[in-house]
Formats: sequence, C-alpha cells, structure tokens
Amino acid sequence: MTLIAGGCSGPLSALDPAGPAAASILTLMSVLLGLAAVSFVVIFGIFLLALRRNRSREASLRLFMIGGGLAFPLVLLTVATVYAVVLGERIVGARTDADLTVEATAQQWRWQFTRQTAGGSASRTGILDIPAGRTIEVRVASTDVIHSFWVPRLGGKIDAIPGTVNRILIRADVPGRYGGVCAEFCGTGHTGMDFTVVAHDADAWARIENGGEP
Ligand SMILES: [Cu+2]
Repeated sequence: MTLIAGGCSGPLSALDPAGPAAASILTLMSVLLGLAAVSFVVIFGIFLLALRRNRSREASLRLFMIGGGLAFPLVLLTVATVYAVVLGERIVGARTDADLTVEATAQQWRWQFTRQTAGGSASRTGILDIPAGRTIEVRVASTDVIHSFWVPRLGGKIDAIPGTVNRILIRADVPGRYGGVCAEFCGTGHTGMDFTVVAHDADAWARIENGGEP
C-alpha cells in the first residue's frame, strides 16, 4: 500500500490534494470508483448465479433482470448523480466568497497572472503568487485559442476561452509550490505551457502586499 501511495505524490498529482477543492475531487473520484466496484461485483454475481441456475426457472431470471438490470443501476446512478451534484457545488465554490481575485490570461504558450494592488496592478508570467490558507478566485481568460487552467493539487480544471471569463476557486492549505499546466491542447507549444503556484505564508504575503518582491 505504501508503495502504491508513494507513486501518487508529486507536484502535479491530483491524488495528493493540498486544498479543499482538490480534496473534494479526490473524494468524489473515490466514491464513484467504490460504487463502480460494488456494481461490478453485484452484476457479475448475478450473472454467475444466472449461469448456474436451472433454466426452467424463468420467473427468478426475470427478477434478476429487473432487479439487477433496472432497479439496481437506477438506484446506484441516482445516488451517484445526487452526490456528484452536491459535491460539485462545493468543488466549483458556488456558495463560497473569495478572499482575493487574480486574473489568469492564457496566450500561446504562456500564462500571465495579474492582481490588483494598492499601487496599481502586479503581473507575473508563469508564476501565480497567492497567500496560503485563503480562497482565491482565478478569473481565467484567453487572448487566442482555448486553453485550460489546471493546478491538480489545488482544484479542478477550467477552460480559458477567448471572449469570455471563467471563474475557479483555488486554495492552498499550506505554503509551498504547486505545479500547474495547460490542460487543453492548444498548439505546438502546449506541452511547455506550465506554471507554478507559489503559496506564501502570512509574513511573506504581507511583504508582497506592501510592494515587496515575491
Ligand atoms: Cu494552452
């Protein structure tokens, strides 16, 4: 188990969440995987049972078909859908207010991050500075083609679409560096279109807010 878990870490691992949205995504994935496993075992159990049964017992076969083929998936899919919608609301932060807003502008093949400061605005290419432990609204846009903003350890993906601004909430629970990538093929430079989220502790962030270098 330790060996398996060891392969799940790393700067781009969605299996090693470092914030609430990414943690919810992992929970959702685990629950859906669990339901799929239960479904697999039950359906194949019924299948094997049906193979061993006397063929003359049509009625119980029909029960298997209606129960296993209709009722069971209906219940399972309803549970999975309701759960996914409820958790999905939390993942996208539908009812969460952000502490800070930053703009992420995608362009072949780089990310530019801009945030408003007391003295105007601060911009960096390839590095997104955020305070740790706070909720950040990232307003994602593109100047050319469709890209996708993704920081696997902090949250889900959101497309960067020309002419529109999409919103995603991220939050890093502890200070550190988190890898981000463009998750939508956007041309020959796509594979190199990565960036780093640097989550600063309170002291460092206060320094940055006062005009200091990150
Ligand atoms: Cu891209």
